[in-house]
Amino acid sequence: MTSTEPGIAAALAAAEAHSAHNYHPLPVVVATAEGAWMTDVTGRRYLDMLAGYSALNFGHGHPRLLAAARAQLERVTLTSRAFHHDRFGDFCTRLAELCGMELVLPMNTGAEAVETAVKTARKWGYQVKGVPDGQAKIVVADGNFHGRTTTIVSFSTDPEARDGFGPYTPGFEIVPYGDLAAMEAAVDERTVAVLLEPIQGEAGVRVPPPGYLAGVRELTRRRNVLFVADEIQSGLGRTGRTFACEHEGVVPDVYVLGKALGGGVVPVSAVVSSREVLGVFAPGEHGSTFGGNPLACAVALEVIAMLRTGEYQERATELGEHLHSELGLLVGGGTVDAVRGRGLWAGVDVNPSRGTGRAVSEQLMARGVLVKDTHGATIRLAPPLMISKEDLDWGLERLRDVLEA
Ligand code: IF1
Repeated sequence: MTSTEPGIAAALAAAEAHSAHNYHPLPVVVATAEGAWMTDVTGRRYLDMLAGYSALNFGHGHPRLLAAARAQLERVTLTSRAFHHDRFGDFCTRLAELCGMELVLPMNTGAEAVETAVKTARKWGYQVKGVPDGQAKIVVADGNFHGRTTTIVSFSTDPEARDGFGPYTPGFEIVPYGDLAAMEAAVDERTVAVLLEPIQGEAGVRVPPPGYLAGVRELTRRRNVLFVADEIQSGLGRTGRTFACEHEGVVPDVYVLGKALGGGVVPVSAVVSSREVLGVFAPGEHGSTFGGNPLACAVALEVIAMLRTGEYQERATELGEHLHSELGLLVGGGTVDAVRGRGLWAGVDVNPSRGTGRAVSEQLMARGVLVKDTHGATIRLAPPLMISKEDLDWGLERLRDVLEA
């Protein structure tokens, strides 16, 4: 789909002229945004039902987050970890508290935090578990998405993400997601960790079978293996709980956090765990220029304070029930084949007769709703958790229009 409006055409051409084509964005050019709404360069408004893949859980330009950022901009933005700064201790303390853990290692992007978790697990394996040096194994699931680094794509099962980027990092074994017996069989003496998304995002908002996460918890505890939960997309309120693992009463050994931790304002990620696990690092063994910087800490502190009230988790639960009951009505009528998800998060498998996920996304865009397709036939819905019920219904109405057209 190409836009016919001259203002947009010029902006699109400018955006494409000198950028690598590693994305195929919808042909919308956003200029401003507030709450759940974005406005393009021509003044047209769109309901944001993707929310930066959950990085914008609190919506665009939340006043509390902007105020925290502005105040910090006036004070100090970067020190590097060569020096302490006065937001760092608070950030680590509050985040550890929110997670019920002891130590925090801040990074910037999700992929960096996953890399940090991989390094942590390996080091723990050698230092604490006693795995012979260089032999650590990490068990992961098929359909995973943990980021784009060379090591992370090494254990991706998605050809688009992986192919052409070898040689690949060894030390990972892939098992079917949701299959506890397969995981039991894969875990051996040199296994240091199991790395999982509690709900798989990129795979199409794949919720594991009931009991799976609890089973993984029991297995990893019994076999002295770390349970590393990548809650980068599922965490921080999206599913109706602070962490998606909570739905099964599970506390992993390691949380990997990102996206919403920076409130959609700055990139903030972190690995959060116990003293036994994150205590394996000594000075010089890991780090980042920007990780834990004052601006990041100030914004994340506000995010944590907002999560502590529980109001966003509650909204995600209530509006999520509404979202899923409305989407459920579409299933089986020949337009939608299946809906998965939890809280304000849904993967909608569009019946091929209605067109591809991309085609549906483009038609939704024409009606003022922005979503993202995945794997051909699926569209992903993840509106900001502050969305009003009226706006959510407005978006769902447009979705029905498109599917039933
Ligand atoms: C892209 C998907 C979402 C993630 C989990 C780590 C990361 C991600 C569970 C890495 C990132 C992204 C990145 C974005 C598309 C996107 C995505 F479609 F691929 F699956 F959100 F749905 N763990 N997810 O979901 O975090 O390094 O990007 O900060 O195009 O790569 P990052």
